[in-house]
Formats: sequence, C-alpha cells, structure tokens
Amino acid sequence: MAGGTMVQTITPELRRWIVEQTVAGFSPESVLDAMVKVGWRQELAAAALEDSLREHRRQRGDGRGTGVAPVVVPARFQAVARLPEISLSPSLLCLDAGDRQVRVLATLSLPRVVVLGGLLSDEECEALIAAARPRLARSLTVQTQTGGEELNPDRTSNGMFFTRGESELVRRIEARIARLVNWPLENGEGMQVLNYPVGAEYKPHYDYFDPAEPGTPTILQRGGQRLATLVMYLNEPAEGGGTIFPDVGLEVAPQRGNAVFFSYDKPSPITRTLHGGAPVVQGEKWVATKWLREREFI
Ligand code: PD2
Ligand code: ZN
Repeated sequence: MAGGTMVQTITPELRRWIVEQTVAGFSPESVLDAMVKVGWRQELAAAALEDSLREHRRQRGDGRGTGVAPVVVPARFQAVARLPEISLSPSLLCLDAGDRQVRVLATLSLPRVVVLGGLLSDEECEALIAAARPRLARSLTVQTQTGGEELNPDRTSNGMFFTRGESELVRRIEARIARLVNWPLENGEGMQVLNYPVGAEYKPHYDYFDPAEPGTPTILQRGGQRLATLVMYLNEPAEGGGTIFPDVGLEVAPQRGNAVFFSYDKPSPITRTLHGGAPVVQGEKWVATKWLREREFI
C-alpha cells in the first residue's frame, strides 16, 4: 500500500482484502486502523472501506445474509467541516484582535500550533490571577467514564473556572479571543485558571474527549467536541513550566501575556496534539485556558 505523498489508489486487491477481513469478522474500525497503520490517509481508507463493502453487498444481492455489516465511519476519523483558526495574513507580525495587536511568534502545521505574543497585557494577567486566587481548588478533570469530574493525579495544579462573561475583564478577553480565532464567543467554555506550585505538572494528554469512553456522549451534550485550545501564560515561573508537545518535540516558553493555540479537527491522536505542562522547577506558574467547542457551550 502507498503512503506519504504517493497517490493512493483503491485497487481490486485492496477491495478484496477489505471484504475478506470484514467477512472474517474484523470490525470496520479495526480494518480502518490496519490501513491507517500502513500509511493510508484516513479519509481515503474510510472511503475505500465504504465503497468496497457497498459494492460487495450489491454483488451479493440486497446485503442480507452476507455477514457484512453496514459501515459507519468511527467518530475519531471524522474531521469537522470548520475549525477555530488564526488568520495569518496579511501580516504575521501583527494580528488585529480588535482592541489589541497580537504578534505571531511561531507556527506549526502538524500539529496545528500558533504561538502568540502579547495577547494579554501585564495588567490583565495580574487582574486574572487576583480574581482567580481566592477561588482556587485542587484541579478536577472531566471523568470520561461517567461524564462527571474527578481528582486527577496527572494534574497536580490548582484551578478554577470563570463563568463566560462574568466580569468586564473576562468579557473583554473572551471577545478578543473570539475575534482572533474566528470562532463564536458562545462556543467557548468558561476560562479556566490553573496555578502550578513547585513540582506541579500536567502530564501529557489530549484535550478532546475520547469517543471510545462511555461518558463522552454526556459530555458532548454541552456544545459538542472541543476543537481547539488556547493556553495563556499569566506569569513566568523562574524555571520549568513550559507547554510541551511530545510527539513533535516542541516546548513553548511560559512567557507572561503570550499564549499557545492549537486545534484538532478530529478526536484522534492523528492530530498530534498530545501536550502537557512540564513540571515547575522554581517559582510558580499561572495559566488561563480557553477551550473552543463545536457549538454553543451551555
Ligand atoms: O499549563 C499548561 O501548560 C497546560 C498544559 C497542558 C495546560 C493544559 N494542558 C490545559 O489546560 O489543557
Ligand atoms: Zn491540555
């Protein structure tokens, strides 16, 4: 099978193989997985699978009694039609975020990452910390088994959530973000503030909700999948505390007022958006995170 930039064609041999695997009892999902592992682009693999099985059913009559189940493309292979994105033209140097000019410090295409300079002023960073500090509690993460919340040993920070639009400061920052990432303000979760003391970290994880987890359908009722994340640095730890993307060896420095944006068009590791907060070695770290959903987050 072809991989990389080679043209990938659906040969009669491939069709036969797909049908054989399926008749042998392998699920459509495992057949897709096998194809993706040897280099097939997932969209093409899904199309080949669907097409081959449709043709097989047609040849066998109405499809009844052939042992071939209808193909449903798994959620984690389905890319969304539209994503939050930062428009990088006409100038990389200066993005118009409405009430503020923001700089682009670096971009990466896979994973899609944009590092931003000067998204927040020093005063805004201080004000966010001051408003969050009295409301901090040990961070919980969404429990994908049930859709509830739980203490997570991989996340040793303290955190809180602002409600969307809860103060003038929060509204101002939310409007700036919505404009910058071209995404409706209503599709954003309330901003989360995290505080990491010395030794605290956030082990590598994905921010999307795993479609295979039983609690995910419940979580998705509130606005659908997460599609993008914006982590804003509110202070500067004296040592450590970068945001890391282990799949690509990228580390973003936690510089006050700067931010890292990344997006994921499907809930799959294929997006390469595995990321974490490196341990704080000296000092403390404060960040604000904005997650962007498919639809209005209620
Ligand atoms: O604080 C960070 O650098 C960080 C790293 C990974 C934050 C998040 N994830 C998050 O809030 O999702
Ligand atoms: Zn994260």
